[in-house]
Amino acid sequence: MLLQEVCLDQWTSNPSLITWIKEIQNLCQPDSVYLCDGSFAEYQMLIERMASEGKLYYLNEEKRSGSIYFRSDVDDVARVEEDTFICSKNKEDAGPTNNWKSPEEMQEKLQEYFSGCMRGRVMYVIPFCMGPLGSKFSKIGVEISDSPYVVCNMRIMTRMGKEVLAYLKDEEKFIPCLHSVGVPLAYGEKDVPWPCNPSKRCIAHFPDTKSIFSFGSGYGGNALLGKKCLALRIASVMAKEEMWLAEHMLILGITSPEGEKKYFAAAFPSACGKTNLAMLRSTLPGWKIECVGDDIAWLRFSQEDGKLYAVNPEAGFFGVAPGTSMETNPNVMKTIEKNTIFTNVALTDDNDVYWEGMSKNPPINMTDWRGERGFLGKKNASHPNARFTTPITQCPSLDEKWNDPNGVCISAIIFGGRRDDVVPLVFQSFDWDHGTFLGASTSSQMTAAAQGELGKLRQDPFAMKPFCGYNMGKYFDHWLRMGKKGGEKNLPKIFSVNWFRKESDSFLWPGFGENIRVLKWIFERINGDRDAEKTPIGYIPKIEDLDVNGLDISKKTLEKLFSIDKNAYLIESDEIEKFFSQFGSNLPYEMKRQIDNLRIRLTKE
Ligand code: GTP
Ligand code: SPV
Ligand code: MN
Repeated sequence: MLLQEVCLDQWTSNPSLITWIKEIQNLCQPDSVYLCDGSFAEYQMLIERMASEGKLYYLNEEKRSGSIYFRSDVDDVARVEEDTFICSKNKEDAGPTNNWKSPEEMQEKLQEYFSGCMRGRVMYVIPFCMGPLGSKFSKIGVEISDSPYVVCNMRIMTRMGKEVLAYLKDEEKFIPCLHSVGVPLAYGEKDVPWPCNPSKRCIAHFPDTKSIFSFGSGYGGNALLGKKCLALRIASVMAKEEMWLAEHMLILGITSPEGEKKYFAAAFPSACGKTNLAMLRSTLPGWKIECVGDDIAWLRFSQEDGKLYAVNPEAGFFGVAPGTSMETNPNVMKTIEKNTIFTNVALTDDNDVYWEGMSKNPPINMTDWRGERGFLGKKNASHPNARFTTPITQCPSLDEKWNDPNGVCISAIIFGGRRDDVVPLVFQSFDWDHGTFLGASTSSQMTAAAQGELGKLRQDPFAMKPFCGYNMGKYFDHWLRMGKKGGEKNLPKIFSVNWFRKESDSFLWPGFGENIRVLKWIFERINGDRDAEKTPIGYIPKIEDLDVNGLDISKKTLEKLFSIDKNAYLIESDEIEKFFSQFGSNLPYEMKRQIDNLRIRLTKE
């Protein structure tokens, strides 16, 4: 059943790819090498094998056709930022917001870690393309991994398999991505259900050579290397070099009752609402939202009209399960009805999945994500970062242009975070540079998407703090340069939103489907149909302009949602200044000017 390396020559004649695969085989010493063709038969074969090894469960075929369930190791449940490194030649190029090790030191460690690490395992070679096949936006990567779980997830999340190699010309570069769970097996030794090696965990990026090495974790962004590692950390470096943007953004299409359509991109930190907004089901009659992508956007200026166009480099959703329900996000619930991989959710007695917030009547008996029998009312039956991996093509609100090689033209960029106070529901920046400042000064409360202190407020510029592959000060400058290149007339308008403002521990804004009301205001504002109130922080809607028809919300609550506490913003500006100061001479002068101007507006206006 296993293809051997002889086959390689029939699939590609790219000399550096052939050499690299052989080199990694020598280094990692797998039992065999398998080239992934990306077919459904292959996917099923891998699933069957994992099932026979006790690594997964088949879900109820009637309720979740073609779906499977994994439980990870309890120490391998989220991205691990402390084990993630940017190994640029100079420390300054990684900047103060990234962990850095010199390429030499990291390579020495990696050579030791990877040497012999695949003994007793199969080495899978996974060719993949981020972005539509053949598009000028797209980048080809090849992930080598010893995890069949990774292969199955990559097949859903990317354009994966043999056909990708047809697009890789002989002289062309690919991005090499090496992954191992980091647990070699002795001859005849039985494997554990979820192999991982947390004490040696290391996710290393080499921006100078554009390569990725990940050791010791099998989970999410640590292991599916096309996603955060390639499409954000390495791509952000390429984007700076090639004058485009690689961003942690959803992309949606919004159509008005008159049939006018626009596309918006929005950056929120991990577990702050991208998937939900991208698949929003509108509560306003006549308004429609369609989904292009839910996590990553690559944006470029068009040669034809000079405007900014975006593609979603992914082909699936790796979404947060807890909190997802028919009430909050029916489109996602439909998407994950079949052919979906669930990880770390709870398992019901009839082999269906369950998570917190899924329904008002949780099953009486279930098995939690750790594999323990649980009972009604048990806290965290699913892990807070439990996820589904599901094909984008199953999304009922998928946009017709989701796979368009030219991308979609972006009219608005939206920044947001999880802020229980200070930040209003929505406001607009004065211009691109001020919008860049809004992105740069975004802060958000920490979520379970990464290991860390839950709820702690941290600066997360552009929702990219964990994902920018170079000095963030230079990244701000890149945004300003993009603005100069585009010109105010061609550029999207920039907005800020916050769904999470609270009073007495409850959300002031209903969120989810009701967020259409905010998107509608943005749409109308771009069209020039709405005035706004100029405030020290930006343009705020006139309260009567936010469509709250059919919504049970008091004027007092709306006023609270839009209230601006100048003192709180002055404190905020001190925090931003402190955060910015660590970038030293890499901080663009314009960012300092923006803080000064904000303070002047707050104290004088
Ligand atoms: P990543 O995949 O980690 O990048 O997350 P994401 O930004 O796609 O976040 P997602 O849409 O999965 O939402 C994360 C959590 O926030 C879920 O538990 C949602 O239920 C919750 N959430 C999303 N939108 C809203 C909203 O408008 N209001 C409130 N209160 N909660 C929301
Ligand atoms: C995020 O944390 O922003 C995610 C999940 O989208 S992961 O792929 O694990 O990075
Ligand atoms: Mn994300």
